[in-house]
Amino acid sequence: MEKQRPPLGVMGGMPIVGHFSKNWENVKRFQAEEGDLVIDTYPKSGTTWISQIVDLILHHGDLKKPHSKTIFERVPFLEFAVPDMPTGTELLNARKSPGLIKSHLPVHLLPNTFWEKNCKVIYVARNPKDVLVSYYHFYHMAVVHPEPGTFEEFLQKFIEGKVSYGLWADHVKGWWKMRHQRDVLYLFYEDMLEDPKREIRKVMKFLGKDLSDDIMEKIHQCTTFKAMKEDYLVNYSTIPTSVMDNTISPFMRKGTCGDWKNYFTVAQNEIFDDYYKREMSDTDLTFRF
Ligand code: PPS
Repeated sequence: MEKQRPPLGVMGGMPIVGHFSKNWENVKRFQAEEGDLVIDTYPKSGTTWISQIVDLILHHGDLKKPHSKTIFERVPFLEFAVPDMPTGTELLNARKSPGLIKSHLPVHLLPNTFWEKNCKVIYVARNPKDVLVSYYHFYHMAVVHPEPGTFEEFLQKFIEGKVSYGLWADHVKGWWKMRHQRDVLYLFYEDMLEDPKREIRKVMKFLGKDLSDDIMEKIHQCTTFKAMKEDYLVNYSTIPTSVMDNTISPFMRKGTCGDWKNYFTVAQNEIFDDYYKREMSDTDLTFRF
């Protein structure tokens, strides 16, 4: 039995889940195919949500085909590696055709093969206060992470980039810059909540798909928070509890904007606002809280 909650490891200089760091050589060696589409996010920013939307769009809203497998089989997670489960690179190398790939890698660590093959990327960003709260709960339930400590301690680690995938600000800013240089669609979680159909339409356009309003409506209905929370193929309830324990905190937790207000004290909010101002002073990228 491998130890639960191993300390974070390092991947390309960035802290990452200890188990994942052991698969870095395979990630670096991975060869993309033309037509692969990367879904990239900083953790807890809406990866599963956008993955389900994209997969449904590509299957013209047909529930049967995409719904025969779990989201982590349909959209393999590039750098995923835990004991007793196939790694992301193993799943991807066994595929017969190009498809969807999930990654949380910051832009400078995404292997060059994706750019060489002109792969499209959909990036989703979320305001960092809600990311932090979601991540704090995720650290508790995804037991491949170290113990998160108190909320105060976790907040400090997040600000210092001492959590898996490192600094949030560098991640969102790095991909923001890349959106004009490559085929990158940059979306926001808060926009998806505000007007899901508008955002689904953006994705359809980016993918060159012109689907009917009926199909569009179906995709929307299948990707509401309620629908996804109840769907065992996307809610991570089937993943071994040695990786994620949904009884500690459900993966589909709240799915809202502004939950941070239930966690931050006034003092913590001031510290975080200072951090945010400092880190975001050199960019025109803004967030809604
Ligand atoms: S992971 O582990 O990084 O891949 O997690 P990720 O999927 O990026 O983010 C999980 C958060 O997204 C919320 N979620 C949704 N919100 C609204 N609508 C839908 N359909 C939806 N699906 C997932 C999920 O609840 C997590 O956020 P929190 O704030 O913890 O609820």
